[in-house]
Amino acid sequence: MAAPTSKSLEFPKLQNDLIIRAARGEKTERVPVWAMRQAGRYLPEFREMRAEHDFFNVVQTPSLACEITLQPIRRFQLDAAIIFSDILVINQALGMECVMVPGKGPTFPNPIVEPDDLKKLNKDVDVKERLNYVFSAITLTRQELKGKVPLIGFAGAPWTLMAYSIEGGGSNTYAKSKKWLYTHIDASHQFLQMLTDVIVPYLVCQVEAGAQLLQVFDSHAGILGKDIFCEFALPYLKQIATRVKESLRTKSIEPVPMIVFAKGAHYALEELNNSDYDVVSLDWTILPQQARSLTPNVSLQGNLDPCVMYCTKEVIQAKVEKMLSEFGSQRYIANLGHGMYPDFMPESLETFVNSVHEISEKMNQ
Ligand code: 1CP
Repeated sequence: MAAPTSKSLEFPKLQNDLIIRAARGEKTERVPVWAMRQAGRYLPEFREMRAEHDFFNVVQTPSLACEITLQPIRRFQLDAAIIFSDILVINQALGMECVMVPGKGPTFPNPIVEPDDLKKLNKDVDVKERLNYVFSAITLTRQELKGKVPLIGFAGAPWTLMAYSIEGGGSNTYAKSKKWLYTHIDASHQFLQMLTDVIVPYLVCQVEAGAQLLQVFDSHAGILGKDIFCEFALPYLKQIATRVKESLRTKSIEPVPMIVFAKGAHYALEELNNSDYDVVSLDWTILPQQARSLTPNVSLQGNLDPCVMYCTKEVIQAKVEKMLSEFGSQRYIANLGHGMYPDFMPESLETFVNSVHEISEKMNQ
């Protein structure tokens, strides 16, 4: 049976559209806030679930993925939910085995070593079929959210997914995958295009299943530097935004706002400002005023140093106040500059979220 599209699906009425308005550059009465990795190991209820289930088993079981997505929404006054999944499901769909090794993280037992290895990947992935568990999780979660807040869908960016495929997991230098960019130029473009051609229908299907915003994570952009980012990462990021929006319009579905998070790519803010994304998400190394002056076309998201979550309530509030005064209260989505760490206290996120709401409401009065 064909998966239903959002045109045919009926969902509960949305009660809080702050993040959608902020992403589109419309006026908001307070600043919307969410946190990357808001569903994760810092929550005891997440750890309880993980003690019983393998990571990718949770990702592939819509009822479990839905439950984990809702955990932080029940606890905090967040303005968005993000579907619980992982960026590496794309690599798996291309035929690469990826397992979660305790203490090490996601690992590819058979990484891509040389250009010839690309021949082993599935060229004609039926995205709707192969990643159907993600779309089912999105549809279920959108129902279960009961319109409380919008649901964000996401994907990894081509460069970041290529880097994991070649390194076999995380890395400090990304030397193996960067070596490809310098010495296997054509094969690198071929690989990046293959990934892009799966990511585009993957994101379109997420919207059809009920995702109300999309975020693309280029978590390893910072290791590149401007020249190779502009040659190997940016063109594919742009292609994704342009093609996803075009494809949705062709299907008579209104395009949803798209967020790009190219972590560490402070050198490419002007390029990201003209990349067809609605929102540029910033890590904490970028000065808010500088980012604003370089990105007049987009809304901004970010960028509190995640380690501020280790501070007292008073310090978190003060840091939020400074961040809000620097970004201003419009065209802005508050977030951390990267994800929640496993040893953060849940109460710190509560302080972060409530401070954003209280301070930005006062700013707008
Ligand atoms: O054991 C565990 O429970 C694994 C921890 C974990 C979690 C909670 C992983 C493994 N993935 C996730 C969920 C996840 N991953 C989400 C869920 C939604 C939410 O934000 O609440 C999202 C959006 C991701 C995306 C993701 N996966 C990124 C991009 C964001 C980022 O942090 O830069 C990346 C780089 C990954 C790869 C990955 N998956 C997991 C880990 C530990 C890693 C990083 C590995 C490494 O680089 O060493």
